[in-house]
Amino acid sequence: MSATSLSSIAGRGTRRASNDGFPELDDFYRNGRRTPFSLFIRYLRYGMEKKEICERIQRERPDVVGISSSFAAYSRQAAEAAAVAKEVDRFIVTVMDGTHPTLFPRCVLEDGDVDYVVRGEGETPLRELVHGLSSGTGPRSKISGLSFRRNVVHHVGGINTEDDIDTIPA
Ligand code: B12
Repeated sequence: MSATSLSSIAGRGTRRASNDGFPELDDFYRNGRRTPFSLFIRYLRYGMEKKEICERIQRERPDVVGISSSFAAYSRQAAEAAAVAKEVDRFIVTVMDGTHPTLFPRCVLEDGDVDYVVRGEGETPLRELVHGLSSGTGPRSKISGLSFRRNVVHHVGGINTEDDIDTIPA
C-alpha cells in the first residue's frame, strides 16, 4: 500500500489564497484596516497549487492520502486537497488530522471527501488504519482516536495521545 502525505509534498512558495480573505467575517474584520481586530489581512497560502497537487497524486497513484489541517482558518485549503484526491480517484482513501479535524471531526467528515479523521497524535492510529486497510480486515472500531462516516459519524475513543513515544516507529 502506498501513501502520499500532502504535508510533506506541499512544496514551497507563497501564493495568495484563491478565496481571498474570509468574506463571512467582513462585518467584524474590516478589510484594509490595520487594527488588532483586522486579522487575516494579506491572507497567504503556502505550498502547491491545486493543479500541482492533482498532478502529484496522478503521478504517484497512492492508495492513501494523508492531509494535515493544523489551523481552522485554513481548513478550506485542506478540504480542497481532499477533494482533489477524490477527483483523481474516488477509491483513494483520504485521512485528515491536525488541530482542526481533532476539534471538529464531524464537520470535516460531513463534507464527504475525507474518509477518516484521526483525532490527536496520529502515529499509532494511522499505522493501525493502514494495516487494517491493507489486510482487508479493517478493525476500524478498535482504533482509538479514529472517526469515520458509516451512515452516521462514529468516533472511537477519545483524542489519541502517544504516552510512550519509544513505541513510535522511527
Ligand atoms: C508551530 C506552530 C505554528 C507555526 C507553523 C510552522 C509550520 N510551517 O508548520 C507558525 C508560527 C507559522 C504558526 C502560525 C499560525 N498558527 Co500556529 N501553531 C504552531 C504550534 C505551536 C505547533 C504545531 C506543530 O507543528 N506541532 C507539531 C506537530 C508534529 O504536531 P501536530 O501538528 O499537532 O501533529 C500531530 C497530530 O495533530 C497528528 N497529525 C497532524 N497532521 C496529521 C496528518 C495525518 C494524515 C495524520 C494521520 C496525523 C496528523 O499527528 C501529529 C503527531 O502526533 C501549534 C500549537 C500546538 N502546541 O500544537 C499552533 C497552532 C496550530 N497555531 C494556531 C494558529 C491559530 C495559527 C495561525 C492561524 C495564527 C494567525 N492568526 O496567523 C497561523 C497560521 C499560519 C499558516 N498560514 O500556516 C492554532 C490553531 C487553532 C485552531 N483551532 O485552528 C494553534 C493550535 C495554537 C493555539 N492553541 O491557538 N503556527
